Amino acid sequence: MTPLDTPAPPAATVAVPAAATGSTARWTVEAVQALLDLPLPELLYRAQTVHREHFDPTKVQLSTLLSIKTGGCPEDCGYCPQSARFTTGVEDSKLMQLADVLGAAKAAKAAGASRFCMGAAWRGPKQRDLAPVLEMVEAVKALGLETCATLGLLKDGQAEQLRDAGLDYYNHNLDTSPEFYGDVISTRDYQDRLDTLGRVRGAGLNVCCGGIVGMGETVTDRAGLIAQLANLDPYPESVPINSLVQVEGTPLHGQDEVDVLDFVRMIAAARITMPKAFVRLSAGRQQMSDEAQAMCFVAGANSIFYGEKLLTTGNPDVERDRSLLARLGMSPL
Ligand code: SAM
Ligand code: DTB
Ligand code: SF4
Repeated sequence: MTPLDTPAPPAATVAVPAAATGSTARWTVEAVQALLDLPLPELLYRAQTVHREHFDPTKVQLSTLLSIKTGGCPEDCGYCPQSARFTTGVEDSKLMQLADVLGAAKAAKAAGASRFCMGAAWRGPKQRDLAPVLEMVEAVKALGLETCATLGLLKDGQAEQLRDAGLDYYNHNLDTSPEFYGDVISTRDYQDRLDTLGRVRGAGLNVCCGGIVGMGETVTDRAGLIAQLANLDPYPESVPINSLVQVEGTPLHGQDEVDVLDFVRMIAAARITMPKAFVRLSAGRQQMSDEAQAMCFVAGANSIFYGEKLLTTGNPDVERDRSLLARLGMSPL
């Protein structure tokens, strides 16, 4: 038998739902899991094919994060160093001053970021908290940066206020599958998150929504997360795929490390199921080799967090990222 006669592997028959290009497309957990189970070359080929239909595969969008309110959070998300329930060494601090936020945003722009994302360790913003954040959004937007905020659960009307201040994206993650979620977080449920995402979408904001790999979830849970994201109607414009950053003192510290090739598979599955989304290779890059990150780009990632810090933990420094992109012949969007 010549190589050309070799039959395609059985998994190559995994079908894309017939309606995947329309708003009624639904991905079953089984169909996503079948993608995750594909031989890696097959999965990467499919992901690249989809990626090239919608994006220049040499371009990467750069978002810089800033924690505008750090620590002391009342929630119990098992991965998070900012929960007041865990002893992690993260100090509880007040909301930052506008001038300091603006200084960080200017530095991010000068370093080449196109989006600035402000994060707060809140269950959600109280109305008196939101007012100063609206000023920050307005000022950052005026610098010519895209704006993003991640402030927790939103109440009715808050997404509209953020939109009117000039917010472009709201980040709120589903984190994992509905089935595994309760093992990680008890203080808010999956539906609370979906409700906030509905408010964000209803206000006409772009949705940034993804999850975390490496919390002890099964492959079916990973498929469940991707199916949930892909079945949001419409699916998010931005999909951060985080690899758990293990922080001492959090309940999830000490988990088995994720096989980086399984992480690459998640990126590819996100790309295939959400073809037009920016898929962000998010937390966990500092622990990844250049080669692993390169595979994530080959699998369809086209966005990263850029700058020395995520919220409380480290991220590759700007020099390392510049040289990585140069080595790969890639460049910022
Ligand atoms: N407090 C707000 C909330 O939970 O919606 C906003 C900030 S919260 C830190 C944003 C997201 O960061 C979480 O939903 C989670 O997906 C991610 N995250 C937090 N800690 C992480 C960690 N140790 N490793 C990877 N991702 C993490
Ligand atoms: C997202 O999906 N990842 C970012 C952002 N959205 C807010 C946060 C990652 C946090 C990693 C742990 C930390 O630095 O505290
Ligand atoms: Fe609080 Fe957000 Fe951390 Fe959960 S992820 S503990 S809500 S800061």
